[in-house]
Amino acid sequence: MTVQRTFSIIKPDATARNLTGGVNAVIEAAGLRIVAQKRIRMTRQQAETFYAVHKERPFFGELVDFMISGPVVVQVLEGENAILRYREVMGATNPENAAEGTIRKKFAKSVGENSVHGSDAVETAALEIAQFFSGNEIVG
Ligand code: FUP
Repeated sequence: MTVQRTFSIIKPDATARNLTGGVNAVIEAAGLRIVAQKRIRMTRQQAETFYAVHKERPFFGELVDFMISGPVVVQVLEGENAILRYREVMGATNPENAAEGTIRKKFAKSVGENSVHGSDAVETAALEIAQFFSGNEIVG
């Protein structure tokens, strides 16, 4: 059994529609535990750093503008194989391709406004968690 932690963001399209609880219900029903959570407004600098891997992509500017357009809820999720498990629970990046029951199928508006982020690997999870949380803010 591998207990992992992953980093999650409930994005501005979801907070704007009052869906924090709706997203959290899906997360918890999937067996993931929310061990840290805070509602913040990301700065442009934070969003650019967070998505630096995409900085050459044509959608980068729009992505950063979207992420700072309203409040987000940043979270740490813990559970067995949490990184892959949360990717399954989120569903495909484009909600048109997302499976029934996934967060993006239920809530996402488009490939850009797709309600949630989840880390894609062990290394990125650690980096992303460290960008937004200090150790004593995570209570497992
Ligand atoms: P994911 O890991 O599913 O969040 O997807 P990616 O890392 O590929 O993309 C990160 C974010 O970039 C997406 F959540 C939304 C944005 N994006 C677009 O706006 N257009 C695209 O074609 C692909 C991604």
